[in-house]
Amino acid sequence: MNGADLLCETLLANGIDTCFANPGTSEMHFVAALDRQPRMRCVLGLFEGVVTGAADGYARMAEKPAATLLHLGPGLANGLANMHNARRARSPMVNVVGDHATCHLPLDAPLTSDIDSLARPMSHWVGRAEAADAVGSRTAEAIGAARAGAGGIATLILHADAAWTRTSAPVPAAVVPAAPAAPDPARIRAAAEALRNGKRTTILVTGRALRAPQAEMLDRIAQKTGARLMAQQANARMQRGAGRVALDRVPYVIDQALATFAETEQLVLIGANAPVGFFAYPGKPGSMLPEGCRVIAMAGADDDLPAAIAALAGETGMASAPRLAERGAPDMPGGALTPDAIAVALAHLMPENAIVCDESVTSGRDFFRSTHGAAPHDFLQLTGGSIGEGIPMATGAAVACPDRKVIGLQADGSGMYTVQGLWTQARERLDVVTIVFANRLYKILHGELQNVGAGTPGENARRMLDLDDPALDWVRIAGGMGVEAARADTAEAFFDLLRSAMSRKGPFLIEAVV
Ligand SMILES: Cc1ncc(C[n+]2csc(CCOP(=O)(O)OP(=O)(O)O)c2C)c(N)n1
Ligand SMILES: [Mg+2]
Repeated sequence: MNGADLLCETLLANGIDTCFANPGTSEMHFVAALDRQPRMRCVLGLFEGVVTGAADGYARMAEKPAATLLHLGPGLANGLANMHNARRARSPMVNVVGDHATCHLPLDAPLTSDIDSLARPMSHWVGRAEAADAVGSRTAEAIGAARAGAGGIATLILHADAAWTRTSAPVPAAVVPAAPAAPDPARIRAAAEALRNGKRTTILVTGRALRAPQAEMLDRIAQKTGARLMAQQANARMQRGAGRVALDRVPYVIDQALATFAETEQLVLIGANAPVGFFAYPGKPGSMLPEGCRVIAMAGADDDLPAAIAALAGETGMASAPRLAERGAPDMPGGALTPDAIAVALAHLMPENAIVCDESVTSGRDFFRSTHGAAPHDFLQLTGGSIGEGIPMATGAAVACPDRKVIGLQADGSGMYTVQGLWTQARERLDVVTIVFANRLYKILHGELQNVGAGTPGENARRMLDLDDPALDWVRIAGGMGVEAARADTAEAFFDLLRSAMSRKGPFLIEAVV
């Protein structure tokens, strides 16, 4: 066995059997070691943003980390934006970044860089395996860090000589992840007292609180206490649809977010942070809470949220049954294709247990309104605001859940960042339907130009915000990467296309001209 074999054995001993990869010369011994492991599924991404975004989507659905394989500092740097999104989602992830052999590093060969410094801002843990004998224990440390609390990003830098040198070091025992922090009884009592004092109270949640059993319990608490229950603006994973609690999210648009909390006297946080604006806008507050609003941080992201919610229920009592959304969909509109028509079509046609990956930016703002009664599904959002996550996230979710339909709600500008992910969907025969909202512009930025008080777009601004000259041909882009695709520009045509896409398996893309 060499160090790279020891790395693979340690990953497998911990149930990590999927590796999203984009390798280079310094990782060739890791590639060869993976090659000796038929239990390991290796998935190639044609850009590192696809690799890290797919690992994020995978982790959210598999509830365990994937490994990634990244090539030195530049490969890691290409993957950082989606590592940022994964870090915000608290997705567990074990990145393996190759580095030169230790003897080669002082020579300052062209690909040499400060990998640690690149990794640190997007990682919860950074470590180096400098010798083959240390690879097992370092890998176990990385896995422990990835599985600590709600989940973390671990980046293990693997020197080429640590990978190729023979070792007789044993495979470490499987890592026992640190248990999530038990709920703090004093904080639970404080939340329960606040919920009983008659003031207007919002319970703001994310993370595990958005799984169906926890959301049901929270809804019963909300009924009993008269509080309002909401999800934070962006959530890693939310179980919603018919038979589940119909939760709303804090809106992105600042005036809407401010209005959401205008009447709130108390805020109870469960896994979530107090709401702030995505950006600063001149003359507007950064906090979305009115002055004097009391904030009760009942449980943090790393706490055992199901236990905390159960403890809260013990203090407050609960209504006898949760209010669950009934199956149903609004009537399908006709005529020109709009984002709302797309949401309604999905409410009609989405199969049971679908996974919806949302990077629809402006086009998805009202998606919830029409889909509370859709078939039950998981809803995965862009958690860190770094666009270019949607196609990779859908790819990773489909690798994690091969028996479930994955539906990507994809804004066109964002889709172009990591469009290569479509090729991975074709190569892996993944059951993903990508709906591209082809508005042919960075629509959100047209709004933000005005919102920050920078005026209306002239020629230069339009050249930075519009995508219409030339218009992207998504049908040919997808086709060129092996993904079948079609275009719709009316509600009727979209409905028919979506129906046929839902009835077949394998990757498909619909260019929805909105
Ligand atoms: C990595 C990264 N680069 C740039 C931005 C700034 N940005 C935010 S939204 C956006 C364009 C969104 O356009 P599109 O995806 O087409 O969505 P639309 O606004 O049209 O709905 C850009 C460039 C960002 N958020 N992340
Ligand atoms: Mg757009």
